Parts: sequence; C-alpha cells; structure tokens
Amino acid sequence: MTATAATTTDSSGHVGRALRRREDPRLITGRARYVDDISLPGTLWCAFVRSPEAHARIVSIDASGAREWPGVQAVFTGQDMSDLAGPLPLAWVPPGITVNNPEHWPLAREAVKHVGDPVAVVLGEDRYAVVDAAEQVQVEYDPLPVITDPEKALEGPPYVHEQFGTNQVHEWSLGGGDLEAAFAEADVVVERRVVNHRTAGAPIEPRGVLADFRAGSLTVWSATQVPHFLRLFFALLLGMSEERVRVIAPEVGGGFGSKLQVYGEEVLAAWASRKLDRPVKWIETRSENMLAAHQGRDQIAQVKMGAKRDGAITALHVRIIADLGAYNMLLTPAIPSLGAFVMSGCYRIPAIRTDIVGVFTNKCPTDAIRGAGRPEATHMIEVTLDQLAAELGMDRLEVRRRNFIPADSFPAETAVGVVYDSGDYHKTLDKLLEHVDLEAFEREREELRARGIHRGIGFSTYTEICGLAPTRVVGPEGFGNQAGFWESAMVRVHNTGTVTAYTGTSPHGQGIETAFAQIVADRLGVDPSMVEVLHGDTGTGPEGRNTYGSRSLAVGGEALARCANKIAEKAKAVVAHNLEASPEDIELIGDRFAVRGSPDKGMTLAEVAGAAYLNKVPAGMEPGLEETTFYDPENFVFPFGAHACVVDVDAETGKVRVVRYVAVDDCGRAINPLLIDGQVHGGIVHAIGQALYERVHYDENGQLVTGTFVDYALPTAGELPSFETDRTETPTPVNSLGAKGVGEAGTIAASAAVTNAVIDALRPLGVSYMNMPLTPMRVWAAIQEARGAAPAGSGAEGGAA
Ligand code: MCN
Repeated sequence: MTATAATTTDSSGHVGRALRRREDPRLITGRARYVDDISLPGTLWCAFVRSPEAHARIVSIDASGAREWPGVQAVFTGQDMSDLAGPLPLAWVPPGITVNNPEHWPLAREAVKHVGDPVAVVLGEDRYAVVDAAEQVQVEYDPLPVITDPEKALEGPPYVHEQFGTNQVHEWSLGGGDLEAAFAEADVVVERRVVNHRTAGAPIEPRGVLADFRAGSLTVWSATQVPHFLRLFFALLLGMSEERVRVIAPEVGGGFGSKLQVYGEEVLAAWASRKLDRPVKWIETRSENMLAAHQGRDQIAQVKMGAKRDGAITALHVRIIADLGAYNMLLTPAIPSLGAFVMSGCYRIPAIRTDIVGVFTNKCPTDAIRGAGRPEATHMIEVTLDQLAAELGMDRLEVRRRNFIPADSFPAETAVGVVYDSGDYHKTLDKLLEHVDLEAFEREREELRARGIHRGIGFSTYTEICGLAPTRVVGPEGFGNQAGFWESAMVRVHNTGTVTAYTGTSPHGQGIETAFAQIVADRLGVDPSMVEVLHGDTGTGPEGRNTYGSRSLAVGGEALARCANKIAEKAKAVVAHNLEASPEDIELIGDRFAVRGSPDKGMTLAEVAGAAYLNKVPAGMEPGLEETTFYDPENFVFPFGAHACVVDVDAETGKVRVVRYVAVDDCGRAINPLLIDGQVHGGIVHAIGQALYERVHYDENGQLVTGTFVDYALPTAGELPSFETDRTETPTPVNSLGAKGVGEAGTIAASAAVTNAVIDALRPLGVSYMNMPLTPMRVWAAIQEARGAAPAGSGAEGGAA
C-alpha cells in the first residue's frame, strides 16, 4: 500500500536504516504468544453479565440458575467485592479544578450507568459453559431516565449521577494573550461548530487477562499497554505489596490507546484468582469490546477564529463540550486538555483560549484513543482555517504560509506558554507540493467535472505534542499527576558479547524491538541481531512508564541510548586498562573499541565483556557489564508535517472515494524509516476511518447501535489508495537522538485533510462546510440542502452523537 521516498537517512551505522521488523516473522506465522495462548492448569474462565439498560437501578440479582450450571464455581456481584481497597482509579486530573468523580467499581453496585456496565461475573471450568451460565443470571432493573446528548445533559436533569446535581464533570481552560483585543483587531471572524464524533479503539485483538494468585504472589498476563500501571493499581486495590505483583504484557494485538487503562475486568480477574485460589482467565469478545472498552473523541467545539484581511490570524477561541460518558476512567477528563496545549497548530497566534466542559452521559466512558485530544485540536484548527481562507478569498495554502511559525524562531513559545522544540513548516509543505502538482490537479478536476465527477483536494498542516514526560510538566508540580514521567532502560552485555536491552516502554505493535536494537547496536559496535530487546514485564527490567502519547522512542529510546553510552564508557575504561592506554584514547570504530591512531589495537564487545566478567577492570571499578538509566527529558517533542488528500465525490449517491493521499511528516531524526512509514500508514487509516466511515452511535435510549464490525465500519485496504509518504528531518534538541514521536502523527493530521478535500469538491455545488463522518447519507443530504432540496440542518452540520 505504499510508495515510499527515502529509505535510508544515514550511511553509517544502523540508525536510519529501514530494517525489517524483527517482530513480524512470529506475528505473521502465528508463533506470537497472546494472552489466550497461555494456559495454566486449573484455570477458571470468566463471563460477565452486562447491563442491557443504559441507566437503571439494580433491584435484585438472582444468580441461583447460574450457580447450578454444570462446571460453575462461583458467581460474584458488586457487593461481593467489598474487600477491594477502593474503586477503579482516575489517575490524572487537570490541576486546580474540581472534578465530579463518581465511584466506579469493577462490578456495578447499586445502579448501572451505560449499556455494557458489568453487574456480575460467572466463573467456571469451561470457557463456553460460563457464557451460557451468565445468561441464567436474572437481574431486575428499575429503568431510570437516560441522557445521551451532551449539550442537553448540561442543561439539567436527568442526571447520570444524581448526587452531583449536574451532569458537568469539570471545567478547565487554557489561554494566553488578550483574546478580546485580538478579536477586536480582526477584520474577519469565522465561527464554526466542529463535531468530532465518538470512535472506538478497535484493536486487532480484544482485551484479555489471565491472573494467577499463588503462594502469596500475583502474576497477571494482560493485553495492556501499561503493565507497570497495572502492577501499581493491583497492589493498591488488592492491598498487596508491589514486589509480590508481576504483570506481563505478552503480545498485545494493538491497543490504539484503548489498552491504556486499568480495567475493571483486569482487577476482577486478579481479585477472583486470590479469592478462589485458582488462575482466572477472561478473553473479551468483539461485541464486548465495542460495548465496554473505553472509546474516544466525542467533542463538540465552537471554534472562533479572527484574522486580518491579509490572512494573519489574530485570535482563536475554542469552546469544547466533551462527552466523557458515564464514568471517569484512568485519564478521562485530562484527554480533551491535551489538545489545548497545541491549539496554536503550526501558527503564530497572538491570543488563544480553549475552554473545556466535560459532561456525563449514559454511554461508555471515553479516554485516550490514538492522538487523544490532538486529532480533535488539529481538526478544529485546520478545518476552520480553510473556512477562514474562503471567507478572505485567499488561497488555503497561502493563509497557512502567512501564519507559520518561521523556522528561525525555534524554540518557539506559543501564546499558552508551550515551547515548541524545533520545526520547519514551510519545508514540509514545500516537499508536499513537490509530490502534488496543483496545476495538473486543477486540469484533471475540470476534465472530471465535465464527466460529472466532483474532485477535491484538502490539506492539513499540523504539529503535535508527544514524548510524554517530563515530570516537571506532567508530574505533581505541573499538570497534576501523582507520578513522575520519565523512562527507564537497562542494558546487560552477556559473557559472549551479546546484549539484552530492557525498556520500561511497553510496545504493542509499533516495532520498538527493531528500532531499539538499532540504537543499542550503534553504540556498542555490534549487529542489531545480537541485541535482544525485552519489554512489558514488570518482573524483569526496572520500573517503567510504558507506551502511549508517542513516547517510546523519544523518551524510552533516549533512555536506552544513554544506557548504552554508559556501557560504552565502561567498555572504554576496560579496554584502556587491558591494553595499557588512556580511556580518552579509546574510540568505537566499527565493531571494536580501539586505541585512537592504532586501529589494530582494540577489543570487541565480546572481549570487553570477557574481561569485565573476569574482573579485569581498573581498580575501584565493579566487575560485570550492565547498566541502568532513568531519563526525564526537559521538554516534550513536537513533530509536524503536511498532508494532502484527493477525493472524488459522487453527487448522486454522496459516496466519497479517497483517490490519493500524500503525507510528508517530520519526526526529527528517523531511526527506522520503514517503521515510520508503517506508523504513518496506520495513523492515516485511523483518521480516514473516522472521517468517512467509523462512528460509535448510541440511540436516544442509550442503546449502542454500532456494536459489531458490520455497523461500525472500519475501512479495509479495498477502500484505500496506495499512500505516498515522504519526510523531512528536523532534529529535536531535546534528546541526543534528535528524534520525535510518530505513532499518532497520521491520525492527528488526516481527518482534516479528508474533510477539507470533501468540502473542496462540493464547493461548486454550494456546500461550504461539513462535519464528520462524511458518510454517503450525510454528504448527499448536504448537497440536497445546498440545492435547496432539503431543510437546513439535515446534513452538513452533523449531529452530536
Ligand atoms: N520511530 C522511528 N523514528 C522516529 C520516531 C519513531 O523509527 N523518529 C519508530 C519507533 O521506533 C517505533 C514507532 O516509530 O517503532 C513509533 O514510535 P513512537 O512514535 O515513539 O510511538 P510509541 O512507540 O510510543 O507508540 C505509541 C503510539 C500510540 S500513542 C498509539 S495509540 C499507537 C501507535 O503508537 N498504537 C498503535 N501506533 C500503533 N501501532 C500499532 N501497530 N498498534 C497500536 O496499538
């Protein structure tokens, strides 16, 4: 699915080379080990009884039928878990504000708040019998009024959680500059309602957990992005000490943010294993995943942008209503805030303000889904910027160029006080236009129009904030987490000179094992095949902070680079000691630590290790060759890029076809271009999916209408063109690798490019604005509305749900 430009960025060393993913052979030959592949003798299987009601009081639960079912060992309800030390965690709250936070238990206790809320669990010997048994559990519900529309929810009752007397979860603002004066200065102000609808994580593998409490210790295998977080919360909630808890994330099967969570099902499995003294396993079905794994986006934004006649943006004000669903989960209320930090996009905007209101509704909770707040922000900015250009009668790219933060002004502080590390936005846009011949496009467009085909092109230029850390910003003194944010690494050189590298990140599809081996190999003078990269097991390497927010490379990779540097430094001292030279004179040349000027005089890593383990080291130095590093960066990193999308719209049916997609991204120094392309591809698909097909939809009774992949339309290769990717490399000064993140870039950029392309195609028909998802029905309705054939509001603005 690709046409890729550069494959190699550096002629020396392994970093920069497009090495194939070492993960893939096991994945594509079925040799990878997922949770479901792990079997322990005596395991009990779980099946959850989930609420069919969106909001109801639990009157009674009669589990007698299930208890009598063959092979059933236990049935538990919420009341049975009263020994849990506390409810499920909300770990990150924007500082200085009040967040209404209802208790959220693994099994609902008195009332259910959304369809799929678990009320009971059946445990038994047989995987399938427990599902049948769960159907025997009789739950009497007393239905309560349901609210699903977040705007109505803010107006008054019914309340999702009666005790707060409101559906508002929280209010939070971030701004800088004199907004009122900046709008007064503007010649033109555009205002649009930008709806970013709810999506699902839809990982390849649903969730799964196997918990084994044995002789006072708990081992849990879980399809999670955050094994270290799970260990902490298992310990806290079960009243155990952390060293007695080990969490392993084997092959995870993708997460896309939806496995950055401490789920009730995980806690329940651990709790039940201890209670019953048996291993406990739960493998989620796809429809359960659609019902009960956290979802994402779901924001309605009123976006107001002011500019001078020459296109200079003076002000941006965004008011977001974020539908957070029925509960706060690990990071729920913090997610919309992440967008606020980059609401300037690539532009110099003197005054800016984001006001966020979080709202409870009777839906599954939202939390981080790939991009988490930043796709929403980019969509708001880039779609509104096109609207502004139309209002000004200016070229869309010209308005962008007019406002780009110039390359020579980095590090650049935005109006909200965020400091962008490095950037060259003109360069990525120039490179994009090398691939997209706009004159040829216009000629083609005219020809197609004559044949009744409406072709459009849309652009999106973006920057994002990633590399989650540093503690000074996201820790207790900053944005309000209880924990520090850094990453760890450990490098062990074995007697034979092979290397084991441990990372505190926990990849689940990104290809980190390949990239991290490249980084370590270069620093130690070995081939990447000699470096084994281990991750996702709290029982092995040091404490870790895991994978999300495109942090693994920029934070975890840098930690590993620094750790390998420590090994290299020790190696130099050992070589100097053994060859009677000065450590300053030892340098790594190819595969040898050699004496400068005498390349024949040197030692390979294997020889260094041999000496180090024989204690042939300088006086006072410890034997062995193993180091640990914790790295807490000074700043985030800010990747950027320019994307273009070409679409054809069939005005008769409203069907949109993506004809071409070109992406030029800059994630600083490219460690492995092949991995970057893979990430960009996946990210773009994610966003095209949202723009055109995917939508989690609840009806007004809170019933999930899109509970399967038949109704929740994930795009397949059949709907997509071959992507064209290229890149520029603007190193970050934040880390020694010069690398920024890329795992979310495509998702962050692409929905605006697609939306702008569709609007561009439809402008001649009188359609000037549309909200996602741009389904045939909605596009058709917008065309009818523009033709005066349908009432206003039938299509273009889109609903809230
Ligand atoms: N990379 C590189 N050079 C760079 C930057 C990154 O070679 N300058 C490579 C890295 O080595 C890594 C990949 O690109 O193999 C992504 O790295 P990074 O941007 O650090 O992102 P993370 O590894 O932290 O991954 C998290 C990110 C997020 S937040 C989501 S959500 C997401 C994503 O990655 N979920 C994914 N990509 C995914 N890919 C798969 N297959 N499955 C998911 O669930």
